[in-house]
Amino acid sequence: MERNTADASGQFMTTDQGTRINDDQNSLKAGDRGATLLEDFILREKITHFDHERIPERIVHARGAGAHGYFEVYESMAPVTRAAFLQDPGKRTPVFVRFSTVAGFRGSTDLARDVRGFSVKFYTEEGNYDLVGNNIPVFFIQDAIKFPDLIHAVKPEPHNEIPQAASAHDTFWDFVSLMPESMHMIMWAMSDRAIPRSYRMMEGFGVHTFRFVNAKGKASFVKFHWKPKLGVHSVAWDEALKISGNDPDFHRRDLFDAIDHGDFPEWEFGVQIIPEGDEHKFDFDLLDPTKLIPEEQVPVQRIGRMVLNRNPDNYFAETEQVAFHPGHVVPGIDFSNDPLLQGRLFSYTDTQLSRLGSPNFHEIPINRPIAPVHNHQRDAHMRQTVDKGRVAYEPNTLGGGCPMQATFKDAGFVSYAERIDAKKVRARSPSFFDHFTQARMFLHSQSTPEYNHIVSALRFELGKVATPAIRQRMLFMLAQVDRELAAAVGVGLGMAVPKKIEGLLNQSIPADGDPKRFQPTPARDVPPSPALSMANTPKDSIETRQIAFLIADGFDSSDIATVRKALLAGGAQVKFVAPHLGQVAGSQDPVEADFSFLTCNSVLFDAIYIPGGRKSVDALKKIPDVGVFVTDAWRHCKAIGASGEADELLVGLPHGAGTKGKDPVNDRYGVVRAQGKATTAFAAALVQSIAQHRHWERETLA
Ligand code: HDD
Repeated sequence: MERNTADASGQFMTTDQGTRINDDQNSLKAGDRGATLLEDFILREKITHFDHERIPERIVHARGAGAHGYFEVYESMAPVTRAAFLQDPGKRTPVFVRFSTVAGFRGSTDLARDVRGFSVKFYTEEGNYDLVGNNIPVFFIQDAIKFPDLIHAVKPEPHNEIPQAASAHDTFWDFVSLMPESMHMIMWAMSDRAIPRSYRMMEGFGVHTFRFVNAKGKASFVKFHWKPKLGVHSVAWDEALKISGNDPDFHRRDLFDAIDHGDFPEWEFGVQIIPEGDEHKFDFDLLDPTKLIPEEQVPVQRIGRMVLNRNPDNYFAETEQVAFHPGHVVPGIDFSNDPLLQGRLFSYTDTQLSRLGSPNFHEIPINRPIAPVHNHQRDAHMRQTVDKGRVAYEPNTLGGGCPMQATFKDAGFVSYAERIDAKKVRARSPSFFDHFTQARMFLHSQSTPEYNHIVSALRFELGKVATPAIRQRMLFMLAQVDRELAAAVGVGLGMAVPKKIEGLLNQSIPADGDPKRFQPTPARDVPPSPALSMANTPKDSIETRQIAFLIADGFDSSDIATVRKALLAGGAQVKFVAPHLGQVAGSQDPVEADFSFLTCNSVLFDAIYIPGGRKSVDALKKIPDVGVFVTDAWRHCKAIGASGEADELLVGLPHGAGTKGKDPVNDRYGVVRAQGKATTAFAAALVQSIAQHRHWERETLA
C-alpha cells in the first residue's frame, strides 16, 4: 500500500488513521492561553511519529547515496552460470545501487579518505541478488573475527568521539601496525582511490572469490568487477579537504544531479573466471581477501552493463532502508570458503534486525524481490503480508503440500557440493601469510604522481598519530613492503626506519602454534600490473565535467559562445560564476549567473575558463576569491583556459605557466591561452586539456 505520492495536490491532510485534520497550527488547549490537553490525539500522533523518526544508522557504511537503474548482459553466460539474469541479452534486470563511505557517521563528509562501498541489488526473476562490494579489490583483514576490531580502531576514538570520518588517528594506526595482513589494503587506502572525483568514476569489486555454477552443476571460481564508462578519477588531497568544507554532499549531489540531468552513470560488469582445477595455480590463495588476481594474469571479461537512470523518490524509504547481504544469492552464484566472506554471511541479516528492527525487512518496498515469495515464515514486527489459510508448516496435506521445495532442475538453489575433508580448527592456512608481495606490486604499478601521493598520504596520516611508537612500528611495517617508501615517509615524520622491532611480525602466533609457520613471508618482486594505475584509465572524454566560467559585467560574448559550444558538444556542463547572482552583462547578450564567488569554490569544478573583455577582467582582478580560484585550479592540476585580456589574471602562476606565449594558442602544463579572441582551435585545445582530468606533472616541476 503506497501513500503520500509526490503529487498530492488537492488532497486533505489527515491523521495516520485517515481522519481529516482541521487545524495543523495549534494544539488543543483549555482556552486560547490555557494548558494543552492530553486529549489532543492529533498533536500526540504527530509528535510521537516525529520522536521515532530516526533508526540506528549503519554501524559501517552509514553515509551513502543510492540510485535505481538496470543491468543487461551482452551475451548468454550459460557456459559458466545458470543465473537467469545472466542468460538473455534482451533482458533488463532492475537494480538499486548504494555507494557509501565506511568510517564516517551518516552526516559526515563525502570526501573522507576512505574505502567506498559499492552495493548492487539485482531484482532478478529468481530472487534478489546482492553484490555487496567496495571500490578497492582487497580488504584489511583475512578473517571476519577481526572485523569488529578493525572498525573499532578506525571509528572516532571512544573517549572523545574524535576524529569524524578519518583514519588519521592513533587507534587506527595502532591496530594496522600490528596487522601485517592489512598492508596491501593500506597501499590502496593511502592512494588516490580513497578520494574519488565521483561515485560515477570509481571501479567496483566483489573482493572475494565467488563461484559460478552452470546448469550441469559445474562450478568455476569468479571475481566480480565494475568498470566505469567515464574512467577512474580522483581528486587531490588538498582539494578533498576543501570540498569537505565547501560541499560535504559533493558525491551525493554529483550522483543526483548527473541522473537528474540525464547523464546516466554507466559501468561495465566484468568477471575473471578461474576453472576449479586452477585453484592452486596462483602464488597466493584465491580464498585470501587481501589478494587480487592481476588482470594481466586473468583478463577481465566484460559481460554486461549497468545504467543508473532514476533517482530515489525518498532518501529514507530507499537509500536508508535498503538492506544488502552478500548471502542474497540466486541459483548459479555460490560462495567460496574465504573466511572473511563466511563471516559476512552471518553479519548482514543480524545487523538488519537491529537497524530495521524486524525480520520483515524484506517487505520494505526497496527490499522486496520481484520474484514471488512463498514460505511459512510468519508474523513478527510490522508484518505487511496478510497470509491466508491455516497452513504455516511443511510437510502438510491441508495446503496440498504447498509451497513445494524446488529441485535443481526447477531452479531451486542447491549449494555447491564442495568436498571438505578436514579437522575442525581455529587456524589460518600457511598460504595466507604472504602479506607484502601484492602490496609491493600495487606500489610498483603506480605512476610517479600516484606514488608520491601515497607517500604524502602516509606522512599526513602518521603525522596525525601522537604516539611515536606507533609511527615507528608503521615505518617498520612499510619497510617490509618497500624500503624506499618507508624511508620517504620517515623523512616526513623526522624518523629513521627501525631495522628491527622484536616480535612485531609474529603477532598472530597462537600460544600453542609453531612461530615459523605464522611468520609473514618477505615481499617478492612480481611483475607490475598496469591495470592498477589510474594513470592508465581512458582520458578521452569531458562528458559530465563541470566547467566554471569566471565572468563579470562586460565579458566578451563571442569568447563565451565559442568555448561553451565546444564544451557542450563534448558533453560537459558550463556554470557561470560572477561577483553577484542574477544577470551579468556581456558585450552582446547577458547571461544568468549560476553562482557568485560566495556560493561556490574552485574545488567544486573540473576546470575553469576566463573569457576576455576589458571591463570584466578588471572587475575580476579586484575580487580576492578570483585569485584563489585560479591558484587552487593550478594547485589541483586542473585545466585552466583564458582568452583575450583574461591572460592578465594568470600572471601569478608559477613555472611560466602564466606568461603569454607567441602562438595563437598556447598550452603549458594544461593552462591553455588564446592570444586574442577564443577561436575554435583554442576551444579544442581546452577540451583536450580537460579530458586529461589532471595535469599531475605540475606537482613535480622544480
Ligand atoms: Fe560489510 C555494510 C562491503 C566486510 C559487516 N559492507 C557494508 C556495505 C558495504 C560493505 C558496501 C554497505 C551496504 C549498504 O550500502 O547498505 N563489507 C563490505 C566489503 C567487505 C566487508 C566489500 C569485505 C570484503 N562487512 C565486512 C565484514 C563484516 C561486515 C567482514 C562483518 C563480519 N558490512 C557489515 C555489516 C553492514 C555492512 C555490519 C553494516 C550495514 C549493513 O551491513 O547493512 O553487516
